[in-house]
Amino acid sequence: MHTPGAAPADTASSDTAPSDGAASDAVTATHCPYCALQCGMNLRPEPGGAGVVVEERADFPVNRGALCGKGRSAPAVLSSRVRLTEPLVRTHAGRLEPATWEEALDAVAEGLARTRRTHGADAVGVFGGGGLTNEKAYALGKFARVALRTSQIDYNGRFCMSSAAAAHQRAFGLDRGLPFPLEDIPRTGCVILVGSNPAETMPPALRFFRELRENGGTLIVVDPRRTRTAEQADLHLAPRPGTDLALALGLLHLVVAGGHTDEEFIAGRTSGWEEARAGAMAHWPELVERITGVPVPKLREAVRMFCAPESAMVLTARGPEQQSKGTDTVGAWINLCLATGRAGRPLSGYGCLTGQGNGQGGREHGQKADQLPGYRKLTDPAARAHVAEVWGIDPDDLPGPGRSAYELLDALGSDVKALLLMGSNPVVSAPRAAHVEERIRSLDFLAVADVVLSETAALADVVLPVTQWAEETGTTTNLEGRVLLRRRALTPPPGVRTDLEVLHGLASRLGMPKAFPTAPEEVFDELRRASAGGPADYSGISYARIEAEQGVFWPCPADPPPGETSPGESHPGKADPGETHPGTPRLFLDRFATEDGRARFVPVAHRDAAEMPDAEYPLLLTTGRVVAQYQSGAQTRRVDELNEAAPGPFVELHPRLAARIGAVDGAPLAVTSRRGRAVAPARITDTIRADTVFMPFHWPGEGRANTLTNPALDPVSRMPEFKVCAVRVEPA
Ligand SMILES: Nc1nc2c(c(=O)[nH]1)N[C@H]1C(S)=C(S)[C@@H](COP(=O)(O)OP(=O)(O)OC[C@H]3O[C@@H](n4cnc5c(=O)[nH]c(N)nc54)[C@H](O)[C@@H]3O)O[C@H]1N2
Ligand SMILES: Nc1nc2c(c(=O)[nH]1)N[C@H]1C(S)=C(S)[C@@H](COP(=O)(O)OP(=O)(O)OC[C@H]3O[C@@H](n4cnc5c(=O)[nH]c(N)nc54)[C@H](O)[C@@H]3O)O[C@H]1N2
Ligand code: SF4
Ligand SMILES: [Mo]
Repeated sequence: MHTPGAAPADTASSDTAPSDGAASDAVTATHCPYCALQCGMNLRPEPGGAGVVVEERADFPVNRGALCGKGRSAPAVLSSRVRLTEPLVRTHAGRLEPATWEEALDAVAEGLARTRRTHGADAVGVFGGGGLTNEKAYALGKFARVALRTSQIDYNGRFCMSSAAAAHQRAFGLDRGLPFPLEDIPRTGCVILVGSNPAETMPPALRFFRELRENGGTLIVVDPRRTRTAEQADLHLAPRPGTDLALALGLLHLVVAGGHTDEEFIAGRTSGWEEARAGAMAHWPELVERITGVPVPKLREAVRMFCAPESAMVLTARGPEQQSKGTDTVGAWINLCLATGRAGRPLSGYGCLTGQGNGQGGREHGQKADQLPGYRKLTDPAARAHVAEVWGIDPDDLPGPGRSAYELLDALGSDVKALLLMGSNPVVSAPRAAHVEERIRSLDFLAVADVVLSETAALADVVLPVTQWAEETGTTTNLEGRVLLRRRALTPPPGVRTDLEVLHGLASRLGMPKAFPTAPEEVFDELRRASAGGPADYSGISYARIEAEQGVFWPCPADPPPGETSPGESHPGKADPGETHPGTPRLFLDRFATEDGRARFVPVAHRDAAEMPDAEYPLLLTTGRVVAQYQSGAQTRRVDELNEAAPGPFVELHPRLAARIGAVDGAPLAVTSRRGRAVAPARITDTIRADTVFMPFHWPGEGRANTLTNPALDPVSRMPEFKVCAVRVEPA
């Protein structure tokens, strides 16, 4: 059945054709496969071997050569010892067995088409990932809407920064994680870093905060744990998980009471202040201390540090965002920025530190349930008409918005009976994971494209082995909104194909051989056209420009038609026709992206987490990351040096709590929530609040943190409450 090394028969113009110099010993400048920092790195062919070695790439301004251990060791996952190198199809006996690409693609096309014939188009679901390149994310969204005609597509970015994205839209009319480049951080006066732990999650970015302090600026960290990031702060506030909304309102209360508001800015550039002000005034410092556990003098100190300098920033990450009130919580921090005039001005503003390699671009090009490319709304008739024209279809044939990620996973086996999954491992990473796993197992048909046999791929009917970052070309958009190019640096093993080739192969079998090209640059050029005129406009960005300029910040429209004013400033790269717009490193300096150009205050009030501690479940569980593992661990758990550094799950708890329940450092602890029970060794440390325990979520099995987490959703963003649930803890 298996034909090793068989050439892909139905891939006409392939990114993997061994023709673009990959065999030479030239160094390829590219970017890390993992997080949203997208550190620059050089790849050099391994002397005498088939692989590549990572070398420093000092010219890329974000990391200036620095890499964390995950980036340095990324080539280990390219090894055929740990990856998939041939398609797998489940046999009648229930085993996954090697198959040819023809057999595997036939089986997937048939599985999806059969479900559509029997149960309708919306019975077929698609689940994507924020690690996919822009080209893949675009092609996947188009594949769902055009080839499958389903509305049921969403992706793991919903679990990531969706609350910050929703709050951005509400307040500023546009969502780009950071409205300024990271290099602005050292020059501002004060940064409040809320629920973000870059010491573990983006180590090379710590430099910006260190330089901030060297320049006389101050750093405030808000985290229930005294993390390695918090240790570097001038002030650490350690609220109870799930209380950031009250904390931000309390700070705004003190800003008003202390006369620190910027009335001119409020009058000239915002709307809705009176209502937001009233909301903050109801949150007295003493009340906020009671809710958050942060003493009033510390609240006052934070306000003093934030308001004293000319400029200041608030940056959030998953701590305050992954809550059932994440959108309002981020809104409250934005209100603090607006009231003090710390937005829409140089060196000031609110930003979200996005997470995945293409966490930013992945949310702009149409794999989100309610979106079309260019960050357009699927419900907007003009957007539908524009994109339908690029896709060569009737706008009426475009489906409407589908379900959000958790709701989609929850519907598997009932409304949604077949699923195509590309770039996520929900068996480990989704909330209430035992339930999600059971839903996945109940599917009629599951196809997974992955580079390794992840815990989710292991449940599939067909597994499609795909190429990895160093083996393919494509763009990502980092957390600054900087569009970057990863260039293919080596020839992939013969048995794998690119995700674009997978979609092309499936679309061909579904009767659309032409609509899904396999050459990344061709897909990018189509994406440019589809995004033209949208909020995330990429039409003025080309591969050549990205390479010449260390990335290009969107929005970057193509040249205006003759007669309209053209942007005065020109960019340093090649000024090809259509590419003279300089890109937009800094947003909102003249106006916000709302209709009237004003930023909107949103009135918010504190509310409890969906689940509060009680007699049965008296403690709070929060979850997060360690430096040496990435996400569900599908990739990093296959790297020896990373496993040595972070071999398995653990439960972090305070010595006082440990003494009370009789926990011993290193001995197994059982953590139980209303969803299930997990067991992992105790790690006793005084860096965590005594009412809270912490677990990283990188591992499957007994120590899987997501067995415990609460899928309560934010009403606006549909973000699950990964960061707060009630648990009981006892020695196992
Ligand atoms: N090593 C590593 N790096 C990564 C990743 C990885 O998996 N591993 N993933 C990447 C991705 S996709 C993402 S999204 C980013 C995430 O990056 P971060 O947001 O920095 O990571 P987390 O550890 O999820 O959460 C940050 C902090 O939030 C704190 N926290 C928990 N609950 C609360 C709360 O209620 N309020 C507040 N204020 N803080 C709270 C936690 O203690 C934790 O220290 O990292 C990226 N980088
Ligand atoms: N408890 C708890 N749970 C969480 C979080 C938390 O803080 N706490 N954080 C949430 C967040 S922020 C995120 S982003 C999610 C992430 O969780 P997941 O969505 O599970 O992310 P990954 O583990 O990165 O999974 C990516 C999968 O795609 C594969 N892959 C990588 N690149 C490609 C590619 O180019 N093509 C294809 N086809 N496959 C590829 C990888 O091998 C891997 O199996 O987890 C969420 N879950
Ligand atoms: S910080 Fe992020 S992008 Fe940089 S090397 Fe580490 S994982 Fe890669
Ligand atoms: Mo994320």
